[in-house]
Amino acid sequence: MLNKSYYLIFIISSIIGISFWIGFNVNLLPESASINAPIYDELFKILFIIGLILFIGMSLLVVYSLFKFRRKNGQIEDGIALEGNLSLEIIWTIIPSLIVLFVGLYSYNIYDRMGGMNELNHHHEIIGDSKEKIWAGISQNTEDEIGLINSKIEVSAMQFAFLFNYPEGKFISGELHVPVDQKISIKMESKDVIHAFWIPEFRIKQDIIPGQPTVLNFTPTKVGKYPIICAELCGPYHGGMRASIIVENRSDYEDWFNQNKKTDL
Ligand SMILES: [Cu+2]
Repeated sequence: MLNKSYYLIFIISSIIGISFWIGFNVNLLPESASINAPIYDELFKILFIIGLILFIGMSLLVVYSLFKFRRKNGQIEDGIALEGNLSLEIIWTIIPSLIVLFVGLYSYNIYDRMGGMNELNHHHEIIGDSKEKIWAGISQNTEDEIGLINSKIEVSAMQFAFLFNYPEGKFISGELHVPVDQKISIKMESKDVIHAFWIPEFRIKQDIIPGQPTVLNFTPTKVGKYPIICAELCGPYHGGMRASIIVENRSDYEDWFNQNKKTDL
């Protein structure tokens, strides 16, 4: 009996150990390119490890049962019927409850750290008319709010494209260009149906709703070109509703901006 529980403890701790090892060494996510990304990845890692423990544990249990409880030669009955096992029932209620509670509280903490619980209607979060109500979004706090030049961008979404308006330069672009390491504030509005603005490499996603502007603040940390994907089924060509975000060094961004800028005649 004692021998058996030693085996069990050894197997359970191996499963947990292997799951942690895989969780920390196997990366299934795309490149992380914003200051939100490492925060989000922390949560993903924890959920991945919990999933691995359950998956490996269940699979081993199924394989073990296949052999252990295999029908023996000449056996025609199912064996003795099992009726209730209070301690087992308590364990399988308490463990999942604790896991769900932990995941819930931890997700809330991650959402808060990403700026999800911040007040959205601060004057500096709003582009243009400060009386306008912003309905939803992520309002991230960063120290780098000085030098917020040309980084307030308006996104219009429509079936089936994104357009990026740079009010300070009075021009509209089909590509989103932003400077690296600077907080970007985008205000988004839809011309028709509900769309969603998703950049997997930044780990951010926000709905774009007709008649209700939403805001999204983020800080890119890596120079590069990343996809912007509509993540809300918005019609027959929803799958083709994509654009690109180009994160550039400050000087490259300024060159691009100045080339496109319209000067008043
Ligand atoms: Cu769409």
